Amino acid sequence: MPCISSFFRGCWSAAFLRPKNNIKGANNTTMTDLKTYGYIETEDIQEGLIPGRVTELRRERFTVMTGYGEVTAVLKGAFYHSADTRSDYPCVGDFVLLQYNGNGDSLIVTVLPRRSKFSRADYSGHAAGYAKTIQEQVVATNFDYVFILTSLNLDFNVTRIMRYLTQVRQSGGQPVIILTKADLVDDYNPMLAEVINSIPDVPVHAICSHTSLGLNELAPYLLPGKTAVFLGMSGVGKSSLLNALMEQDVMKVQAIREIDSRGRHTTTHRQLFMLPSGTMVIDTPGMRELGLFEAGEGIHASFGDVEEWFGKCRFADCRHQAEPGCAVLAALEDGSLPRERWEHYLTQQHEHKYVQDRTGYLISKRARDKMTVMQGKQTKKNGGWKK
Ligand SMILES: Nc1nc2c(ncn2[C@@H]2O[C@H](COP(=O)(O)OP(=O)(O)OP(=O)(O)O)[C@@H](O)[C@H]2O)c(=O)[nH]1
Ligand SMILES: [Mg+2]
Ligand SMILES: [Zn+2]
Repeated sequence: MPCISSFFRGCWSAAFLRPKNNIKGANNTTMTDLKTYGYIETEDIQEGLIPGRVTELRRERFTVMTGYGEVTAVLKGAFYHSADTRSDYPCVGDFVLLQYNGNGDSLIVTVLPRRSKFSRADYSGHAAGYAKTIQEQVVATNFDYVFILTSLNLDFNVTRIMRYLTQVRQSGGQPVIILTKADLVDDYNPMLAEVINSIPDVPVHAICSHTSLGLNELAPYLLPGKTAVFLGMSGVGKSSLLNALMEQDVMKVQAIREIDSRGRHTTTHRQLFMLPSGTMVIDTPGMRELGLFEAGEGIHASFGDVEEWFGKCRFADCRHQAEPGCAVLAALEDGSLPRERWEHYLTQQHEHKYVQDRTGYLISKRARDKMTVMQGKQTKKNGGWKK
């Protein structure tokens, strides 16, 4: 996948386009400078359309920030015909072009190119044939930072952080690891050290949203016009951090269940908020399990130190199992490649392959179905005889 961020930087200029004045219902409305929402003008916008940023999505209805303030919007009918897959539909964080309606729902016509996108594999997809298919679920778009939140007291798990990281590394956003609830452990330094040791190239911060401990460390990311998306399991404190940064309770927060120490899935939809600092935060519902989606590039970025050994194997097609002259096996033997790291790598590769096989199945099934329909039409045309 090409680097989305560098592509986008190239094609967006810095000028801000004011909505056109000749749009119905636009008079007497306070203008919002959409640039403060991270909007950068791309090219000339078709007459009658204005740009906006999706801040909330509930069922089929979108909330979009525009030059005229917040509006509700739905997709224009034609959108359904032009979109190929579900991932083409607008998502929280997207910049869109819409037909403004001062008296009701505006109509979303286009989604502008995304400069970053975080996706996960959605296993809930319908069964096609006998195989369960896996679809891409876009969680958030157009962010600068991805905050991966994990609580220090319960379920602290470096492997899980690494899974998130693999997916974040191909999103186009910069990962930041946030260890929450520092007040609930006597000494968080050993855990902080464990993360830094396993993931040396990503910034890590230990915080407490209740006492504001460590929140000042986040200031370098919280700059005007920037967007951060919060990801992590339910109950780790995503909405609590948002409320602390907002300096008011904008999102509901709920105690985790005592029986199994799990979150209650308090946040049920994604929403973009504007912090007093001028930074935008996208709060997301906690995920049960993060499924890797098209993670090849992310795995490559996360495990460069592992893949480096492959070039040193005697055979180019070495599978690193029992082959003579295998550099990986030798490195595992003498400890230069830690066994745990190799196992993390294999696990992520294994899942990546599984998802690829299933999505590949879906694509080829669609192609087969299309072919069958076309053959059917051809047969009818030929008077019921196959040629
Ligand atoms: N002691 C302590 N508790 C915290 C902290 N941050 C969050 N909590 C508590 O953790 C529980 C869950 O917090 P939420 O902010 O709702 O978690 P969430 O990640 O938004 O959860 P979902 O919306 O379900 O994904 C609440 O009871 C919070 O009060 C913290 O820094 N210290
Ligand atoms: Mg929440
Ligand atoms: Zn080998």
